Amino acid sequence: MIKALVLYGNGTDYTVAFDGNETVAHLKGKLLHTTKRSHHPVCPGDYVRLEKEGAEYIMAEVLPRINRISRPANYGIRKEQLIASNIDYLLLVTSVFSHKLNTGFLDRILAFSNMQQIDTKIIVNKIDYGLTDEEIYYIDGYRKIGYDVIETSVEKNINIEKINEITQGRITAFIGNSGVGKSSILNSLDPSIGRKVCETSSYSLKGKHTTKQARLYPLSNGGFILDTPGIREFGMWNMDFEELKNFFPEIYALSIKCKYPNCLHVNEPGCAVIDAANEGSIPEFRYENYLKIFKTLYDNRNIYFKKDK
Ligand SMILES: Nc1nc2c(ncn2[C@@H]2O[C@H](COP(=O)(O)OP(=O)(O)OP(=O)(O)O)[C@@H](O)[C@H]2O)c(=O)[nH]1
Ligand SMILES: [Mg+2]
Ligand SMILES: [Zn+2]
Repeated sequence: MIKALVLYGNGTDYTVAFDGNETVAHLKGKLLHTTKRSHHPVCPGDYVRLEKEGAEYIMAEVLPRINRISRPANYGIRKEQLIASNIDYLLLVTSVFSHKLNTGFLDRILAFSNMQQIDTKIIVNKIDYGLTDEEIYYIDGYRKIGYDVIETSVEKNINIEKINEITQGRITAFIGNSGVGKSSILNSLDPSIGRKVCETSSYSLKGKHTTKQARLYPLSNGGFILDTPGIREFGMWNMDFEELKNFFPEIYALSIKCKYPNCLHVNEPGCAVIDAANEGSIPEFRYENYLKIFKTLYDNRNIYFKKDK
């Protein structure tokens, strides 16, 4: 059996890696028709079984995924857009300038990656601009809960080495808003892939370099890293509003102290989570984000959440 790793692709043509080589494989037949609920049946990070058809490689089967990063393809449409799969580490990149630290956005992705059991770290890039008190408060909040927050600067080469260590021999994905520095970090990790990064991005009239396509790059340290286009919003595919509470670690830890075992921590009497948020023993901004996300999930429960068969 030829087992290959999907690096990138679109439509029916994908670039895959096996035995240290890169080749193009095609999506054909059965697999092409499994797209009822999924926007694309194959994504970077997938392992596929290849078959030879004449001189061509055909992707015959997608091997079971350990985890997946996906979101609703379009609001209002019950179709999954797969971004990546089989990720060892998710690096959630944010920055302190040109894009203010948006904890609501971060908390959606953190809850989703927790549901998918993907080890996630937060990168706060562009710290050469300095940190405001508000940013320090948020960073401390995430650290208090147990998240690893890495402050980086591509400009001043701060902590890029730490990211290099994390990516050794693993599949790591970058995700975050546009312009926070995902591709810049990738370039500084491994300048030899800088040219390839340019291939999947385009210059806007403002001279901005934006990544257009998710792509997995082999690193010289033996790992693979996925660069993704910046996203503005993150809808949480397959997230049940009643389960959200399990994916905020500090809320989950307190829930055994609530009066009702099925407490959703919204307005129930005797809720230990509400008490903790009021006392400040869990970060207030996280609890506020929990309530906001809960409400969105509840309002969109027929869009975001659809149990897999
Ligand atoms: N001052 C400063 N500028 C940075 C840093 N990292 C990246 N930049 C700049 O931020 C801009 C955007 O960087 P990109 O790496 O293209 O951002 P991206 O996250 O890949 O953006 P998309 O591809 O659109 O998602 C570029 O002009 C970079 O030079 C940093 O650490 N400090
Ligand atoms: Mg980019
Ligand atoms: Zn409660």
